[in-house]
Amino acid sequence: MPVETRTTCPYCGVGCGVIAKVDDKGDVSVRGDPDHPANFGRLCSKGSALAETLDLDGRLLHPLVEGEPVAWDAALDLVAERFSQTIAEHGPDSVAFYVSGQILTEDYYVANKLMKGFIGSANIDTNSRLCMSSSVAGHRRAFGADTVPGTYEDIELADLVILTGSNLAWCHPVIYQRLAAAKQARPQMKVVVIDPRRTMTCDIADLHLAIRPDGDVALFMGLLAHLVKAGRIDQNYIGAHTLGFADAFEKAASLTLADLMEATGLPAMQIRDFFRLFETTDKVVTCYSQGVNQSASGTDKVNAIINCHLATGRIGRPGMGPFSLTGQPNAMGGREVGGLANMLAAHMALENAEDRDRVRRFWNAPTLADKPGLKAVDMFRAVADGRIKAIWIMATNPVVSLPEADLVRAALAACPFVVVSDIMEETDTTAFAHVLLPSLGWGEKDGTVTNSERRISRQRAFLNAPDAAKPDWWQMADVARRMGFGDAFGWTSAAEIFAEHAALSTFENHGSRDFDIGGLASLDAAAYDDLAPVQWPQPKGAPRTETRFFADGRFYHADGKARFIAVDAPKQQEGDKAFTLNTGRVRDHWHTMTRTGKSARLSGHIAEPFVELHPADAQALGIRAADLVEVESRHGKVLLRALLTPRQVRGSLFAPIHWNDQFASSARIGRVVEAVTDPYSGQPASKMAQVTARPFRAAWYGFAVSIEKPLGLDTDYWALAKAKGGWRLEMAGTDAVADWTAWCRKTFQIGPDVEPILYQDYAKGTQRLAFSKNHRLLAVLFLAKEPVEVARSYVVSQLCDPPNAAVLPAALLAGRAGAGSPDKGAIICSCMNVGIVEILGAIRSGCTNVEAIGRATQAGTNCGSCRAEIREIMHGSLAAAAE
Ligand SMILES: Nc1nc2c(c(=O)[nH]1)N[C@H]1C(S)=C(S)[C@@H](COP(=O)(O)OP(=O)(O)OC[C@H]3O[C@@H](n4cnc5c(=O)[nH]c(N)nc54)[C@H](O)[C@@H]3O)O[C@H]1N2
Ligand SMILES: Nc1nc2c(c(=O)[nH]1)N[C@H]1C(S)=C(S)[C@@H](COP(=O)(O)OP(=O)(O)OC[C@H]3O[C@@H](n4cnc5c(=O)[nH]c(N)nc54)[C@H](O)[C@@H]3O)O[C@H]1N2
Ligand code: SF4
Ligand SMILES: [Mo]
Repeated sequence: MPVETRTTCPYCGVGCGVIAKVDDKGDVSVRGDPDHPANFGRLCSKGSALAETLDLDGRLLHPLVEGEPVAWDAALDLVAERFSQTIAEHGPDSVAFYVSGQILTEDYYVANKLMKGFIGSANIDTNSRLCMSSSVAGHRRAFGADTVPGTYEDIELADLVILTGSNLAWCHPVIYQRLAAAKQARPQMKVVVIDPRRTMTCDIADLHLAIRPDGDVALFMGLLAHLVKAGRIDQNYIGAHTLGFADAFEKAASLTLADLMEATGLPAMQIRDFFRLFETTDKVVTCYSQGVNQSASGTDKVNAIINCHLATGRIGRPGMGPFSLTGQPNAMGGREVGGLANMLAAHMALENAEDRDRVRRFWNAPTLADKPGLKAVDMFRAVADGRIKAIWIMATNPVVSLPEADLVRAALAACPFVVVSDIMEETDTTAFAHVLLPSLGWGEKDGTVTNSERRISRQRAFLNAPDAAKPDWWQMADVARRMGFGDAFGWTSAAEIFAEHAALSTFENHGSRDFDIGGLASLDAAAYDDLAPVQWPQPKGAPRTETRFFADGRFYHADGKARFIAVDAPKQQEGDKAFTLNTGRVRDHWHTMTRTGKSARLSGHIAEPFVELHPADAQALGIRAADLVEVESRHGKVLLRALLTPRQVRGSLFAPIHWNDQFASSARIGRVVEAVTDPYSGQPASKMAQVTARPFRAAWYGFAVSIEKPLGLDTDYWALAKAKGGWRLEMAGTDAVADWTAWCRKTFQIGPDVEPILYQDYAKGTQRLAFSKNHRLLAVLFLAKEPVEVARSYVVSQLCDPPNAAVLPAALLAGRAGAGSPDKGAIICSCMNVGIVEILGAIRSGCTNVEAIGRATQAGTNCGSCRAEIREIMHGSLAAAAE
């Protein structure tokens, strides 16, 4: 009998409910949970492909010490011994934990308790520093607590939704779909997108402000001043519930229109249109994400936005409020347990002596950290200069994701003791571990996560633990016991940890702290197992309802009032480099690709690392479409494929964050990003690297597919992606390869019994080699003096779909699809595997809207994440037809 388990998606902060079904053969399939209030049955492309990421290929399945498998006992003894010894010799601040918004609340609670309460240092920080910390700092400045006031429903109820620094369509696709559906139902609803790039999110925008990078503080200061002038502020709310309005207004009013135009790079008309929309609409929600947080002025951006909502009293009421979209599945849970180096547990403050005393008594802790620990960037600097001598990294890949990533790599290489808990054996970070601990992954682990709207949901196990893998909390609790902190770490299940966490949230709270889930403190194992998604706060005895904060005007500063923050517009950075490099995400990959990189479907959307640049900039640099481009800063350089697009403004480049040394020769973008941080939050300004760009002229270019994973790649440029039935590979080099047949045999692991079929065109300088056995294609390589032009999707499809023997490999070597098996082009709809060529075909045959294209090709009919791109292709092709 198939078994179904309700659980939660492990990717973004939307926190969609997933129903995972395991059939009699053990095969897993997933679908959206129709009853989960985050998604009501929807899933995006990544969520829909979850089952394809569960195989054990590459998984870390046993503890390793210096690369050798050992028993858990030996590994944990070593970790406990080395941490204890380092602390004894050099004090508690000589050790550190660097954890992640992708561990469960229970894991996070244990990590924080061990470091802050028992080791006695606050040197625990998390990748949330790179993600949410400016929002945390902004919330705490304004509200006195890290509170997200609203709910997803507010986004649907609003009459104006502002999306600033958020590519919602690709990064929070299910909220985007909910927004798009609400707008379709109520066309009077307006959407404004503020982003230097014209992203897919602009598909539903009534107004797109292509703001100059970091023009946000000025824009929202200008808005505040405008609202005052237009008489649209709420004097009663300001007077009764806030402090600091006059100062904030004075600063805001000092900006002239010319200042605003200069800072934002926007024409006066657009600025006015935006101000008018905000002025004349009561129900406004302002959603923001990394274009706001990841900035040297990130905290000020957050407060400049909140200032406008406070001034109009538009906060905490249905359809109104500032809305920080959380990135990771448990970014919010990490904040609840106080996982950042400058926080305490349960939304208590590290700088507050009463809070420290309260937590110490609750934990019965021998010592409690009394000063903030090192924030992520500083933490790795301390590893580099030897102040930190032992570090435990859990569920994050800092050699890829931190700025100045090569310094991080060097720091880990020099660190006397590095422990990494991960699910994958080979990542750019695990390479530096002295001790590697195998963790349970999604579907195996058990606990809770909290999404962007403060909703706690269960992640439930539906697979057995593979080999020796163990939960992250178990690893830390066991080490804590071995370090002599026995009683305080004696849990036997995630349920027991959750109960303790909930009890701390309500301990001596009496309404003084926003985070109170006392109502969940007495759940027994069965009730915890059955826990339905629930929003916090959930104090003891309170009914379960949708909750919003601050409509009553009560905030969490000691006097109960909110604060306006008098922000200054940052000075425009005068970079000495030609370009500003903006970095971010693509639709179908998750961060460093350790999971989404396993799915052929997800890898087919964008199969190669790229840099987007404006066609005019490209022309000035002598870069043609599909050329390779060297992007360099004073910290390092990367080699990426040029993607020319007017969506990008001149002077600005965009590159994705996903590719790393496992998937490409040099695409780890963190190595070029400078570690400039926000002064309040310590969050790196990851969207603003100063770089140069130049074409990279290779002597040869190659494209290959292979059923075996290519080994030992060492060409100047290569990028690898999973394909159905094998792998696809892009390459380029400056040095000639003497014997391509031998190269293929080695790289694609082809035996001497298989002879290649060769095709050479001396005039064009192209060469093609195919290897097949028993009519099954093993590998094919296309070489040229220019970037290779072949119908890639068609070639890839031959890996598992061999045409009849007569066609192979002659047709294949032609690199063009025969009539029998047409080329799809780049895959747009990853769920239904529909390519751009098929979509264009449907448009040519008369389809004039996305629904019709869906009926004709099935594209966009499953998760819907690609509908914006389909519309874009349609508009583009109709425009081309009209020319
Ligand atoms: N597909 C996918 N989805 C994801 C993730 C993923 O890896 N893949 N990761 C998740 C995580 S952890 C996070 S944090 C979120 C991030 O979600 P988002 O923040 O939406 O994603 P990003 O692509 O990082 O950046 C958002 C936008 O900010 C814009 N931007 C850059 N500079 C500025 C500026 O100065 N001002 C303004 N207003 N905008 C600017 C960029 O052009 C970019 O389009 O996504 C989550 N969802
Ligand atoms: N330039 C630039 N840099 C950025 C950003 C940007 O926009 N631009 N964005 C930043 C942001 S917002 C974020 S959130 C970070 C993300 O960056 P990272 O956190 O470094 O990226 P991930 O690939 O999510 O790393 C998660 C790791 O945990 C492992 N893992 C998965 N599940 C588990 C588990 O259950 N237990 C354990 N122990 N391990 C597990 C995965 O295999 C992987 O190695 O990147 C940041 N870096
Ligand atoms: S929007 Fe997509 S990635 Fe995010 S939680 Fe939902 S299914 Fe997962
Ligand atoms: Mo993030």
